[in-house]
Amino acid sequence: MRLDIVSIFPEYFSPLDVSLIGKARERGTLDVRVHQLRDWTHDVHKTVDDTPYGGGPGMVMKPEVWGEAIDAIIADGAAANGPAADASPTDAPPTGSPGAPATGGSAAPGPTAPATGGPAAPATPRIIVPTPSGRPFTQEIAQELAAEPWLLFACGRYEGIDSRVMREYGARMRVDELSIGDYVLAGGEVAVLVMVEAVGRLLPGVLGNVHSAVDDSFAPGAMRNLLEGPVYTKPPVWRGHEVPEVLLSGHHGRIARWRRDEALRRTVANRPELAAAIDPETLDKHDRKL
Ligand code: 6GU
Repeated sequence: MRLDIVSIFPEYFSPLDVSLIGKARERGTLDVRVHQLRDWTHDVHKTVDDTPYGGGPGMVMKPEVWGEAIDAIIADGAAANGPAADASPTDAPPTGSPGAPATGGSAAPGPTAPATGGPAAPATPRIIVPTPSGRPFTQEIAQELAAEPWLLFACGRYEGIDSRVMREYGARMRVDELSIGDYVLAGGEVAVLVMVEAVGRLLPGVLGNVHSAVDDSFAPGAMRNLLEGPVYTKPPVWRGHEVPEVLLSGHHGRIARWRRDEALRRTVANRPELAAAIDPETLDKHDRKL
């Protein structure tokens, strides 16, 4: 998978050199390129922002510099993919439906192509614009993004990017404005770190244990909408606190039952709205007493 990140603070992305993501980059599973937006300015002050039309506080990021940056990155990626992938007539039209399957902008072989070593990536990336005004970034969206061959993250600062930039590229490729939660950050950089880590760990071979992502909280499947319960390791007694006896029992059935009970209890306590959304058909008589 190729990831391009554009920001006026490329230094924010040094964490991508370490840990799971850093190793995936070394192995070639992930091709991450961080770009300085100011490299596409032409004035001596490298201006990226201006006052908002209509008045109001703060500054808005100028469309021209974003257009030059995104055009250059798309041209570079298209060249890297070779002429066969360039200007493909199979490019999907823009999607007006944010919840639609991950097909936008993908030329053959589409988002299910192997992350590396496969046929050429499409001529255009899927563009992600982090903003507190966006749709919520969820595990489902992380999985959708993990199936894309090429993502471009456009990090806004100040009051955001001139809206015509999203309109311009949205006419030619998929553009998603995504928020990582109901609070306001100073810019999109930290949100992009969050999204890249959530997506990166889903790529084949990035997690050490292939089972690790399967029973994640929010992963699809039987435990969907259940938070993970508490975990313990040795020693069996620490500062007088004992590991629950059932976990030492060796009874796999009882252990599975206990874990499910704990997951339900934790979900009800910490995320009542998630607990309310659990399909009653997936609960049994025992669950209902909890
Ligand atoms: Cl994606 N960006 C910013 N600036 N603030 C946020 C956010 C994103 N998600 C939540 N708050």
